[in-house]
Amino acid sequence: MKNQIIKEFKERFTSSPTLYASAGRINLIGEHTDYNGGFVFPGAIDKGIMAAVAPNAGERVRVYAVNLGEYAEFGLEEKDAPRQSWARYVFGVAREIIKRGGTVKGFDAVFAGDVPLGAGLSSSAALESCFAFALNDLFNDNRIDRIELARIGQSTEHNYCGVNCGIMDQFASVMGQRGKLIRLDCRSMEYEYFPFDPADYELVLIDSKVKHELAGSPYNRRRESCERVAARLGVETLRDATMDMLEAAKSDISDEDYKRAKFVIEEKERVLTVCDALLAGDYEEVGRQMYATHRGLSADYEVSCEELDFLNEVARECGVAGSRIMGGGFGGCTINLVAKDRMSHFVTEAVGRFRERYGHAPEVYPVVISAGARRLD
Ligand code: GAF
Repeated sequence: MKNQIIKEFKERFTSSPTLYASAGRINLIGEHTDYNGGFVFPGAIDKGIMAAVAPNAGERVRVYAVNLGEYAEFGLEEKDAPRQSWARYVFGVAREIIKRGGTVKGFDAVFAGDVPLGAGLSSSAALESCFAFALNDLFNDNRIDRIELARIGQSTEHNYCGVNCGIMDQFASVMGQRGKLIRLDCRSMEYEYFPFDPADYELVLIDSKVKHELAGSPYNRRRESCERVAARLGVETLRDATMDMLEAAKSDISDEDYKRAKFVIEEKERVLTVCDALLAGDYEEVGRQMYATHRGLSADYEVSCEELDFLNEVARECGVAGSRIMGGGFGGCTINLVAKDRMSHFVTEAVGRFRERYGHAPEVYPVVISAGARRLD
């Protein structure tokens, strides 16, 4: 990827660029808890975005997206927002830096990536954090700290891409470290790295290929449900709600909002249970919590689909320790915690049975927990 990006850059521009990289993410547990002030447990992965970037001494941005074969050119004022959705991520990051008092001048860039699109692995966060990191390095002497870089990516989603997401994806993409998952408290933004290298288990993703798309999706409506219930319970976010509080208010809440809030309240406890289980080396317990998350995401939060429920069932039948939908839902992958000696049987069964039922094979991605945003020297 590196050589191709440099070659494409040289064909289009005359300056010498600096190379930056960032990562997609997985999440072990803690789904839809981030925008509710709860806990999440993500890590960066070895699939990401790489970009060659150089200031061009002007006021315009010229970007080429290798995988799409598309070029975009735009200015840096609010009125200059480009049409292409991928270019809006780059524009949004630049605008959010400027809004915070930072500097961004014209630049040229070529980027490529290997995060599968629409698989729920946060290709958009990878793109945002790659450019946030690059523009901080090239124009701001790295004065913006990493957590603010994650917030810049999140605000880009809110203000330029129509997704009212939480902070998890951008945080993992910016803060990820090799071999470590991160437990993040999305209310206080306190975080802790957890080495993840179990001797007897591995994580694998099975991609249903059902395209997950959050922009304009019911994702924002899930968030609105949670905010309605929090307001009704008199708490800032559902992080401060309990099942007792929810039960007491049940008659004033729609059935749908009740189910959404119930999932979130239960999910925040599951993250803490998983942390204890990880510390005790109890991976079977980690796995049980993952299945419970899947049930909640499917029945109460209603962000699953038939294909993902099918993959979850195959995992259970194959004796996989834990399996669940990962990320925002509405398609994408399941994440599976599998005893090493069951891995090949599970993957063969999942691929074969899925193909038989849906007429195409799912993709299989082993998970390698890797570094987040960085400059490549
Ligand atoms: C998407 C969002 F971008 C995250 O903020 C998070 O809410 C996730 O869905 C669900 O946990 O990836």
